[in-house]
Amino acid sequence: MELWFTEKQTDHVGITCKTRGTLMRKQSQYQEVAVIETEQFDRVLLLDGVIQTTIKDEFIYHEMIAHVPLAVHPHPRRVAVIGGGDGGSIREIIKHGSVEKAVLVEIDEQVIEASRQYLPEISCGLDDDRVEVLIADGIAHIRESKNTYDVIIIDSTDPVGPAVGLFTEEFYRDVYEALTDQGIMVAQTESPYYEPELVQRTFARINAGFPTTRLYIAYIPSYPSGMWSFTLGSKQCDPLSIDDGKLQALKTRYYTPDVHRAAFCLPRFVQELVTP
Ligand code: SPD
Repeated sequence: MELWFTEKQTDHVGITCKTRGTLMRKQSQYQEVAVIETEQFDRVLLLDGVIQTTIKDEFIYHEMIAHVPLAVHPHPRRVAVIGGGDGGSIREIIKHGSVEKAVLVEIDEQVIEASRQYLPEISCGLDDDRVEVLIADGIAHIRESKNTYDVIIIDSTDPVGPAVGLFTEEFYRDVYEALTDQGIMVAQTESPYYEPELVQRTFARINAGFPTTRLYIAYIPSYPSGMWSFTLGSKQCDPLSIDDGKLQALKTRYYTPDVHRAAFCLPRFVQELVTP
């Protein structure tokens, strides 16, 4: 008998993966947390039936959400990840020697537990000495942190349920206040192809508070449409200005200094979403 998992990505389109079975499935206080094993992507973390990360293609998302802002900041020492309980962003952040402290603020402890148990390749950085894991509401944490972080990464789920507040202008204002003088934020901002209005709206909300706001993209096979957007807000630094030399030592599979620059070159229909 063949078993297939389908994530309904829109009302009319889904992604279907042949599965080997379900490794865990648990209702937490916030959502259903599950890990399944698939033929194409190996183990896959699902939250409320939506693919969050997969063993095979997670490197693309996590390298692009972490290394782009860390490459732009001249000397990132303190970094926060809001969400991202699988630990993939943290694993990439601690590759940067300048980072003294990386704080993960995840609201749902079950996501961290499932990732520690079933996705050790992704969660392995969580035990690093420089990492602090807080089980807490990221919105409140950011509201209470002033002038604290050099880089803030918003590694959220889609804007439904607990993540809705992570896509608001008020939250981005608090992120601005939580950043130090040369601070930079990045948020995952969904599929420009399937969610153009959301991408446009989110960009405008970040742009309302940050002097420099830029959208960049990466290609993630397990995410809706493959093309995925990230929005970067910067207080002072130019997102296109990076020190290639400093980045040569990074061990990555997707991110390179050239990919960094290319990621900001947008197809016309995407550029039009963020051009006033
Ligand atoms: N459609 C799913 C988008 C999920 C984005 N966040 C994933 C978290 C991985 N660390």
